[in-house]
This record gives sequence, C-alpha cells and structure tokens, in this order.
Amino acid sequence: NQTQVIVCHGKGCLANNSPDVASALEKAIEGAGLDANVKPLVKATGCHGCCSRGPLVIIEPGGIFYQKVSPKDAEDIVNQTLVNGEKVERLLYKDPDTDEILPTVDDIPYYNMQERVVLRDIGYVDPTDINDTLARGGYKSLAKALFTMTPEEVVQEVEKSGLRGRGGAGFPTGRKWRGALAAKEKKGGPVYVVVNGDEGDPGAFMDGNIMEGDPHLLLEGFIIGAYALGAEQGYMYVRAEYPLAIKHLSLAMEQARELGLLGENILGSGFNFDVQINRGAGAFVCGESTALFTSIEGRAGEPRPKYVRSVEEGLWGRPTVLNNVETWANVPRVIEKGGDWFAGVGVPHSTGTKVFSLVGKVNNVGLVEVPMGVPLKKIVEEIGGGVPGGKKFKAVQTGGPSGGCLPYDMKDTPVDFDSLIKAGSMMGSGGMIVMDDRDCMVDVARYFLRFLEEESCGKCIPCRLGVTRMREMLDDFSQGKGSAQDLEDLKSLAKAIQDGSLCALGGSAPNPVLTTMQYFGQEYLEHIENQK
Ligand code: FMN
Repeated sequence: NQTQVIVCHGKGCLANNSPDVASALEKAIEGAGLDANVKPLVKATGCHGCCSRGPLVIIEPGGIFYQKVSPKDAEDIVNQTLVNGEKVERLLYKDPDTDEILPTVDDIPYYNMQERVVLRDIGYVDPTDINDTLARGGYKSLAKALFTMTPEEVVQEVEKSGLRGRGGAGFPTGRKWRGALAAKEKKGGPVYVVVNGDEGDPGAFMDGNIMEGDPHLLLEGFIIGAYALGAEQGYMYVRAEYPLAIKHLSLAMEQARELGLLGENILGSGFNFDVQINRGAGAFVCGESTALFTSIEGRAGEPRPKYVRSVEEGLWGRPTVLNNVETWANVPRVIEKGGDWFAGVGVPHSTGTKVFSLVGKVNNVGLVEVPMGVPLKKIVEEIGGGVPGGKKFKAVQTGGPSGGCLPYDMKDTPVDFDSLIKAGSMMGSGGMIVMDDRDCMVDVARYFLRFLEEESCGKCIPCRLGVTRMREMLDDFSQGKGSAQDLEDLKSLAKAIQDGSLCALGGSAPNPVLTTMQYFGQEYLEHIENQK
C-alpha cells in the first residue's frame, strides 16, 4: 500500500527532462522528513501515453494526474499532496473546452475512453524490475500455459481469439502458427520464432514503447509462443535507434533467466527456450520478413521472392514464425482471459484492441489503445481532443508510408483491418498522422515517396526506378509543371509498380499517391493549373 509517485520516462517525457523531475521529487521526499515506514516510492515507468502533456507525474493509489511538471514543482507536490493530502491545482489537467479540472487519470477522456489491454501495465510497472512485473501478475499466463495447457491447446486458444498480426498485413496469427507446425512436422528439425521490433514507419512508436515500458510482457508472450511451437531459440530483431528498448529487453531477459523463466528447463517444466537480440541498422526494408531473416543471418537485408512462405522456409531455411511486437504482447492476455474473451473485443474479423501512435495536428499527441472497429473520429476528435484551434481535420494518414490518407468526410470509417482497406488505406502497424487545412496533400504524398525512394533496397526495377519516377512527377506538379494526362500516366505507373515489385515496400509505395489523388484530386489539378 506504499504511495507511489510515478514519473513517466517515456520518450516524450524523457525529452522534457523527466529524470530531473524524478530526482527533484526524491530530494523533496528526503527533505520532508517522512516516517521511513510511509515514505513514498518514486518510480520511473514507461510511457503513460499522453505525451503532449509531459512530464507526467501520477500519484497512486488514487491516480492523481499532474501534467507539465518541472523540477521546481517537486516541493509543492511533496508538501501539499504527499504530506497534506491536497492537490496542486496548477498542475492538474483542465478540459480544454470547459476549463473544468479533471484531477485523476480516470476523469480524463483521453484515458477513460481507451481500452488498455496491451498497454494495461505500461506507465505503472517499473520496466527494470521483474519483481514489479510479478507483483502485477506478470508471467502468470506463462505458468498457466506450461502447467495447465498442452502446446496444441495454446495454439487453439490463439486461433479462437482471432488475433491478427499487428505489424501491417493483419495475417491471422493462429493460422501462421499452424502453418509452421505443419512445416515442422513435414521437415523435422528446429523451428524458430522471431520478434519484429524494427518499427520503421515515420510517426510510429507503439512497439518501441512496449519494449521500453513493459519488456516482460513481450518476453512472456514470446516464451508462450515458443512453447506452443516447440521452438528452442528465438530472435528479437530490434532497430538500433531504440537503445532504451534494447537495454530494457536485455535486462528483462537477464532477470527472467535468473528466476528460471528463460533458458533451460523453464520453471521446471522441461521446456527449454532462449532468446538473442539482433540489432537492425535502421533500414526500413529490414522490417520486411525475408529481408529481416537475411539481416539476422548476417547478409545484406534484401527481400527475396516469396514462392515459399516463411513458415516453411524462413530463418536459416527453417520453418519460422515472425510476429510483430504488439502481436506477441497480446498472447499473455489471450492465455490469461481466453480466446473467447479476446474474440469478443473489437469486431468479428478484427478482434481485440489496437495501439495507435496519434501524431500531427492533434491536441493529445500520444499512444492510444482502443477496441478494433471504433470510428476514426472517436480516436482523433474525442480521445485525441481534435485539431488545435477547434478546426476540423483535413485528413488522417493511417498505415505508415504505404498507407493512405482519409478525408474528414470519412470520419465515421470503422478503424479495423478490412474497413480501412475498403476505404483505400490500411491499418499498417498503427501510425496515425492527423493533418489540417495547412497541409498540402501533394506534399504529403511526395514526403512518403521520398522516404520510400531512399529506403528502397534497389533490388527490383519497378521499385527502384518506378518510385523515383513517381516522386519526380510529383516534384513537377508541385512546381506547376505537368498536365492532366500526366496524372493519368501517374496512375498507370502506380499500377505497374504495385504489380511488379518484389516486396510490399514497392507494392504499396503508390498508396499515398493513389489515395490523395482519389480523395484530394482537385488539389493535384490546382497545382498544375494555378501555377502555370
Ligand atoms: N512488421 C513489423 O512488425 N515491424 C516493421 O517494422 C515492419 N516493417 C516492414 C517494412 C516493409 C517494407 C514491409 C514490406 C513489411 C514490414 N513489416 C513490419 C511487416 C512484416 O513483413 C511482417 O508482415 C510482420 O512482421 C509479421 O508479423 P505480424 O503477423 O505479427 O504482423
């Protein structure tokens, strides 16, 4: 029952000096002369989500929410709140529309409109201390799987949950696992499991925050998956630009090994499994499954044609299951609460929740987790608090660089795998970029094309030359050059790139151009006509 003073150490708060806030709070607590038995604990946690309001301090129990805290606020927090039980009013959250003070996490729409399944413990658990994870029920699902379920029953539970991959393509996880088991049965020998923690989409930071803020959740899901698949060796492919994620994951693995949760004879069950971290060097294409495998194997990370699926021939030519960070992190919840429970959250073909990183022209920038199928406007306008200045959003880009831009008129679109594809965009890994009337949609498309042009590995011609040519055409439009016929040519070039590219980097590269042409075609014409 010790009072905890939680100081968010997610990326946004770290950038705003949250470690200095934590040190100042510790010093003020020391100075307050509190009885050693009731001394509050200052705890550095992963991302609390509401990044634009950081540095955040939350007092538990009770959930008092202090925002934009600076080191000089520490004495007031300690004297007024911890010693006298009163709130420091100037640090409380005010509703931007009504100015009403919303003093606790549960009062704030940004939090109470979310459904936190994967992010449940992030922002509360100390990611560097396995005992804190254990105190919050961590590794219970692993014990349940190892001692009350056969590997086959674990696979069946995941199949029942309807869980689909969170890394982009939305492939059913249970079906992928089943495919690898069938290949293993046919071939004999080892099967490998791999975490995709490459997270290269501009504007996306969901997976990084899971790895930094709750590394044991990912590790637990990974071990359960390895048990289901009979894998003895796993790899976590994490981009090198995420040093904190790598540090916390390494520490989590070390602590789990010490407690017998990882390595030989896990918890005395007879099951052996170990994990190694591989750092990606920041090439976006290395998030693609076959490029990722060749990168782990020590060769240049380039995709190969997928005549043979990775579940049959993946890493080292062996049956391999590659899943995204958030996919693995859902597995402990599926085992804890059951596949039927999971399938009841969200909508029938997109079950469970999805974490989004909500960025751009939106008041509450940060991480958001909602059930699949909620309308786009709920995420952007209600949870995100809408566009600054009370304006309407112009477009929301979902699906990363290969996704699409949905206009305001499509604000009621349910955010699930199939509805987004029907609308011409895609779920992708969960990046969500909000734009307002100052954003030029031709420039937005150019930005993503330039990103993909730089990140193309160059192995296939449609992607290497085609994406460059598309970008050149957009450069021309933005300078008032080009004609309506060029717009038609752009569409047929897009189709050729989609059909002819070796991997989905090229295959989906035209998406931002095609959706902006579909929904904002007039803007393209205005560029050509106005500037001539
Ligand atoms: N999946 C990820 O999980 N993280 C990534 O960073 C990532 N980057 C990708 C980059 C490219 C160019 C492409 C084509 C795909 C990328 N993917 C990424 C998707 C993966 O290839 C793969 O579908 C995914 O890791 C499978 O896991 P899931 O079924 O759990 O989603």
